[in-house]
Amino acid sequence: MNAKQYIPRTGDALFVVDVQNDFLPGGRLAVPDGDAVVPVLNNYIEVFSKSGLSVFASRDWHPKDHCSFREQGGLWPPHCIAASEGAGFARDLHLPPTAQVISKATSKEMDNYSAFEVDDLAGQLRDMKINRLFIGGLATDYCVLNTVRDALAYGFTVVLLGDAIRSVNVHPDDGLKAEEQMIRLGATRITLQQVTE
Ligand code: VGL
Ligand code: ZN
Repeated sequence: MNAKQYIPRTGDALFVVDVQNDFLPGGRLAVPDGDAVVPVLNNYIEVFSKSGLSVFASRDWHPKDHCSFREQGGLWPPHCIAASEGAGFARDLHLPPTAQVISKATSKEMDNYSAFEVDDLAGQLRDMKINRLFIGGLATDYCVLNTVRDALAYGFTVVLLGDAIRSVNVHPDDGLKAEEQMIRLGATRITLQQVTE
């Protein structure tokens, strides 16, 4: 085994999923312990930025009557309403000014748990010669799971940032099951130490 195989290099990008105020404690769809991902992601961001590698950040960006909201028959309380405070990236998240932001689930009729459902993300990544994605953020059992699944299905190598994800856990072990599923599908789970050593 090559000990340095997770040191970020050309062809890699960091992908931060939905680290938005509404998913943090106090937010409208708070993910338990969701704020714990922020300082860890800042470390990953620093490593990628210093190496001149791309950083992507997806965000849930819903209209106020989005189909995923309970009033519309969906599962969730209203959250991440476009341009609201709650839809903002976590204040303490140090996204670089060059971060490429992907807004998803922007129309009333459709939900997108995966950023690959918008903006031909796979095509953009291929054009940029990116073939390996380091993925972390919120929530493990929804948007991280679906983004990882699609990334793998499009043929990208996926490195799951195990110390920078947290789950909603509608059922108590949803997060664990999601992690197992991502690994079964081909993702490798690492922690920060492996990108710095
Ligand atoms: C998410 C539930 C509803 C997520 C988004 O980002 O994981 N979860 N909308
Ligand atoms: Zn949503």
